[in-house]
Parts: sequence; C-alpha cells; structure tokens
Amino acid sequence: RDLMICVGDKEIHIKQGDITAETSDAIVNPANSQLLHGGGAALAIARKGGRVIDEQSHNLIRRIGEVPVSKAVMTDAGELPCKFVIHTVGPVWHGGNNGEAELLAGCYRNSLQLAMEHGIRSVAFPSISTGVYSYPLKQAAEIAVRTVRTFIKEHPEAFEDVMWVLFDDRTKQAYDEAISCAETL
Ligand code: AR6
Repeated sequence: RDLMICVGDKEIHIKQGDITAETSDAIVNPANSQLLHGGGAALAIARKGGRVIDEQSHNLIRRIGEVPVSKAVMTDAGELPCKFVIHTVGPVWHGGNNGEAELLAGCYRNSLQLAMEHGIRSVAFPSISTGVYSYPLKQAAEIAVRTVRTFIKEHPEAFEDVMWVLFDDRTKQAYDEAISCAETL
C-alpha cells in the first residue's frame, strides 16, 4: 500500500516500482559526476531513454567539465514516458564525517530548485546514494523526507506532485518509516 504525507494542501507519495515507467514531468537520475550512466538506476534510465540522454549528458560534460556532488542538471528524456531527466550526483558514503548528509540534502534541494525554475510540476525521485554509493538507508530516507518536505513548505505552489518511486521492498519500508515519523524529523 502506498503511503503519503501532507504538507499544507500538497501530498508527497511513496510507492514501490520502476522509475523508468513514471509519467511525471521529470524523473531524477542518481548519477555520477561524469554523467556516465553505467550502473544502477542510471543505466536503466539511459537504456530505456535511448541515445538522447547519453548524447545530451556527454555534451553537458564537455561544456561544464563535471557535475559537482549535490548539484543537478537536466536533459530531455528520449523514449521515456516522462518529459525530462534531472541528473543529480549523490555523495559516496565514506563513514558520515565527510559532509555526506548535507550533500545528500543538496541533491533533493537542487533537483527541486531546477525543476521549479523550468516550470516542472511533478517530480519522481529514486533513493539517491543508497545503491552503488552505499549511503545507509535509514539515514538517507530521513534526510530525503525532511529535505523535500521543507522545500515544499517553502514553495507551496511550485509542484502538483512529488513522489518517491522505490525499487525494492527494503527501501520502500525505510521511506515509509521515515515519512511516518516525518513530523519529528
Ligand atoms: N527504478 C527505481 N529505483 C531503482 C531502479 C529503477 N529502475 N534501479 C535501481 N534503483 P543506484 P547511487 C534503486 O546505485 O547509489 C550508477 O552507476 C536502487 O535499488 O542507482 O546514487 C551511477 O552511474 C537504489 O535503491 O544510485 C553512479 O555511478 C537506488 O535506486 C552510481 O550508480 C539508488 O541506487 C550512483 O549510485
């Protein structure tokens, strides 16, 4: 069953599924700084989106060098059912004393900021950094929920729909728990 949380008159949903199937305006790709979409959700997104995503990623990197950790950039979505892909670079977990928490929060903030600037009304997030980048799930879920909730409070008119689309059971459970305690986060 899908959980949700209300922020003012807005709802944030959590569901289990494959983010490449989402029809929201934008989906967020948990990318690396080179935008080489070689594994995890990024590979699934780049494969299903087709050449456009890799080409535009490559062109961006040629222009800007790299995407710093916690920042976000955007490409078209190619063959995906969404319209745009927001690529954000999560922190690699190095034990927690290297600014990981603030960098992870930045991923959510910067992705929503970029979406807002482009008039994007619906955004689907995966669980950034908790796959290949090994961020501890419970901590990542709490940061994710707290950061998105705060952003929506601060920008109540920006979005119609913000959600998480989580691949596996364990991840879905962690976000369900984080959202259940969100009043205290
Ligand atoms: N839909 C939704 N979530 C997914 C999907 C999917 N189709 N596939 C995997 N996940 P990860 P990271 C989940 O590793 O930790 C890549 O190589 C997955 O189960 O994709 O930020 C990039 O190029 C996990 O819960 O991202 C980077 O080099 C979550 O997505 C690096 O991995 C994030 O796992 C980024 O690592």
